[in-house]
Amino acid sequence: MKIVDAKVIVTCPGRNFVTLKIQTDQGLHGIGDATLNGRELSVASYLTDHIIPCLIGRDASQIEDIWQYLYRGAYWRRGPVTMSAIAAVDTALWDIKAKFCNQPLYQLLGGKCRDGVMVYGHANGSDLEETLDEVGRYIEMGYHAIRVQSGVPGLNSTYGVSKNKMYYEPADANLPSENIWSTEKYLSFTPRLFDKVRERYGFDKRLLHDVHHRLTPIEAGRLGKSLEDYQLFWMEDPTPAENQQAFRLIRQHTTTPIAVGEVFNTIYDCQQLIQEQLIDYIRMTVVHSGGISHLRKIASLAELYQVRTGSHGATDLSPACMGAALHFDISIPNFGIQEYMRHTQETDEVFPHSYSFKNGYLYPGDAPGIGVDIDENLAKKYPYKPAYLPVNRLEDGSMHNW
Ligand code: KDG
Ligand code: MG
Repeated sequence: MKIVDAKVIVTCPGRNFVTLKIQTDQGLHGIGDATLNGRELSVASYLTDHIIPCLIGRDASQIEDIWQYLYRGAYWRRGPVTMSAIAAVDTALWDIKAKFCNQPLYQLLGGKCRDGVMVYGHANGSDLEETLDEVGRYIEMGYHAIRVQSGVPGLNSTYGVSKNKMYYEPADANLPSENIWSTEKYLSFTPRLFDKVRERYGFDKRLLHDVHHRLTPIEAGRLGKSLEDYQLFWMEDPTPAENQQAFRLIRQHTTTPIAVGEVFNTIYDCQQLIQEQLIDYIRMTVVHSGGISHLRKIASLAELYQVRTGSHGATDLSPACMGAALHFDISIPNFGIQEYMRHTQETDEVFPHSYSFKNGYLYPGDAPGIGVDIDENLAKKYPYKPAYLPVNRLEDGSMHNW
């Protein structure tokens, strides 16, 4: 089965998405997500200018060989642009192979390990009261796990809080908007937030929280310790993870579980974190981690150390990524949880899909392949719009992590 054509589709049904579509001589096609929020066109160019010419004529069934060819063959390894491009090829080829076998992808990955994929929603509000109400809304929708993000008193914006609550979209401006951050204000407010959530809703639901890389290791240790009474499912990205051994310091101070990985690209980014059991959940997902082929290796490494998965699933991961991630989630033994930020109706229409949400679980559906397609005609109606993620400064004007 030869690859005869491939193209990149950039569309903005409410937000930007980059999708690779690969066509074979047997009339089958597959798609893969290549979206890199705020840097979309760099991946589109990497695919169009440097990868697609090398794909034409290759055997679409040789997924691992093509992965190795693109990874080793570029000479320049790793990085978000390279790995998102490779991921798109890999996902599209798995989609094709599963369609060729007339099976949902999870069957090719070993079959189901569970009935459904537990997801967490992203409850957010501009202040404590609004956030408490939003948590209640997710409980009413049937979620068993809820990530809680709130505006911090004294700061006029922060990660995770949006006007359109159900469809959080941080890439909000055609040049990066500037947020102001205070670690002191955040650290004094956050335990109060979780105290109130537990007081109002009890301890039945799993609660999560995203620190979004904003603390030093010792500050993260302090936060984790101060949240122990509220029994969080995880504390996410407590500190930047370029220096993996920094997590040893957090571990010395708290038993609050730790999740990281949404900005990682390869197994080498989490090797030490996993092997030293410095984390509990690895949050890499299909598009930014070299596709299904590479993610399987990461999950297998994690399995050895009792680290579970927690795939990133924000709005900038397209339905093509979500579909592939769900097949992956349902088929691996050490699945933990899947993030699920809902896409807008416009996005769902451009990407018709077989996955569905019921009672706090997502189900990949039984359509052959990843179960997601792209409506190219509709996609054309939504041209690309430049959009950047915000940047963050401390109150004195110094740059901080967003
Ligand atoms: O593009 C960046 C977003 O995906 C990220 O800010 C969302 O942290 C995030 C999350 O956990 O969903
Ligand atoms: Mg996050």
